[in-house]
Formats: sequence, structure tokens, C-alpha cells
Amino acid sequence: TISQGNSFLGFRFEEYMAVKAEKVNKLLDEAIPLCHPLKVNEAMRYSVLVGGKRVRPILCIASCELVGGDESLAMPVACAVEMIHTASLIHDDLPCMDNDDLRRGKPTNHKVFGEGIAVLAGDALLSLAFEHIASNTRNVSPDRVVRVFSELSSAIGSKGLVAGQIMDLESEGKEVSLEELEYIHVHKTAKLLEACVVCGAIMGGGNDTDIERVRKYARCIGLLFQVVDDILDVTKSSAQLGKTAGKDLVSDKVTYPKLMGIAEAKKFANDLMAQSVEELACFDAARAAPLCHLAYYIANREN
Ligand code: GRG
Repeated sequence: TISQGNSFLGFRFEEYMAVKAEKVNKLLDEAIPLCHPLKVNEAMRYSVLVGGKRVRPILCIASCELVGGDESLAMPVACAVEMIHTASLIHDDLPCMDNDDLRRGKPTNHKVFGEGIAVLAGDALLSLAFEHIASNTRNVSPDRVVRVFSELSSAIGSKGLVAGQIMDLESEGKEVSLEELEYIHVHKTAKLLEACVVCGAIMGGGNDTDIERVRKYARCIGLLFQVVDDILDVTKSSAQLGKTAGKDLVSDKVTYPKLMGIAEAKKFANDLMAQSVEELACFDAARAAPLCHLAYYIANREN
């Protein structure tokens, strides 16, 4: 089991996260230069560099290291998954989708640059992700890179993110069952998280058994991520409610706590965390420490 706090076999998780995130941020900054056409590059940089926990790149790097690969092998993919994630956030925030004004604590892309540029910034980030892997990968065989392209593109398209988004849009205002909710989350959130972990292991030189093992871990944390998101939605909303004299801030979207109650949702999250850690039991404990800590981090995060 995982220890409380920050040390697992003497492993310093917060330091690990901070160091990896800084490297990823520097590479992302270099990957999107402020060149012609200026407006779209500005918009791309705005949403990528405005913040974010960088959970997806770090999962990718940790998985590469788990199977014995050096982080440099996974860095281009780590940056690419953050570009893909950011593209999906920009599109998700548009008026024709979730219509959000704020993202990562700042005005959304279309609020700053307008809808047209926001759509194009998302498109450009999506294609830059693949170009970035193709142009920057070193010391990985082409068959592995092709496998990564296949994993990533299927996680994004009409079998992945897009499928989840469509189901989400169509379920608006309707009653959603637990199965439908799970379908939305598996596709909107878990597929990309799974691809991050699996692609890290592919780039790191993992064999097929390693890759399937980390996929199982990733499936648990994918769902865990969303259950926790739903729990945070409820706890944050009620905290806000206390401050705003009864103004109803609780959103009407279906969530795990709504469907199974908050206590049961928390238990579900705990079980998923324990199961994800168990899936890594056959790996060297020191090498598995970052991914174990990431599961713990995802389960206990506050934003
Ligand atoms: C253009 C790639 C693309 C997809 C089109 C719009 C769309 C289809 C899908 C939307 C998918 C979406 C927004 C899923 C939500 C994922 C999620 C849990 C976001 C929050 O992730 P965090 O908490 O955020 O990691 P930060 O800001 O820390 O990165």
C-alpha cells in the first residue's frame, strides 16, 4: 500500500512532479514560437502556458521510466499529450460546447482571442502534437512511434474524446444512468490518460506484457480522475454555497456523488486507487513509486 504523505521508499513525489513539470513547460514554451501567423500562435501559447497541473505529461514520463527508459525518450510525447489536452479544453469551452468563461483560473481562449481563432488554435495544437513527436523523437524505433500515433489518434477521435463529448452534449438536460455517465467519463477523460501511460511505456521500450500491465493501471486512474472531479464539484459547490447566501451554484450535471451518494463515491475512488497501485505490484517498487504516488495524488487532489 502507499504511505500517507510524500515518501514511499524515500521517494520525494512533490519534487519529482515539480522537476518534470518544469522541463515539460520549458519544452512547450520552445515548441510553440511566437511566429507568423502571430494571432493563432499567441492563442496556442496562451492556453498551453497559462497553467495546468501537467498530470498527463508526468504520467507519460513516469511510465517510460517504469519500464527502464530514460525520460528523454518520452519527452516529445509528454509535450504532445499536453497539446492535445489543451486543444480539447479550448474546444470544450467554446459557446457551442460548454460555454465557459474561465479555464485554469483565467479567461477562456475564445474570450481573449474570439471564437474563430480559438477553434483554429485547437486545430493547430492538435496537429502540432503529432508533428512535434515526429520531429523531436530520438533513439526510438519507427514501429514504436507509429504505435504511439495509433494509440493517441484513437484516444482523440470518434472512438475516444469525441465520442465522450458527443454523449455529453446529447445527455444535457436528460436523465443519465450510471452506465451512460461511465461511458462519458471513460471517453472524455480516461482514454487520453490511458494513452499517456501506454505511450510512455511504448517509448521507454516496454514489452507487450509491460504495456498491457500499465494499461490496466491507467484504466483505474482514468476513472479515478473523474470520480474525484465529480466529488470536488460537489464539495466546492457546497463550500461556495455557504459563502453566497443560498445562491444555487450546484450544477445540474449528473455526477457520481449524485448517483451513488458522496460516501459511496469516495469509497469507489479509494478502491480505484488501491486497484491501480495493485496493478503495478509486479514492477520494481522503486521504479513504480512515481506512478503509485500519481494515483495517490489524483485521488487526493484539491483542484
Ligand atoms: C479537439 C482533441 C479535441 C477534442 C474534441 C472538445 C472535445 C472533443 C472533448 C472534450 C474533452 C474534455 C474537455 C474532457 C475533460 C477532461 C478533464 C478531466 C479536464 C481537466 O483536466 P485537469 O484537471 O486540468 O488535468 P489541468 O488544467 O490541470 O490540465
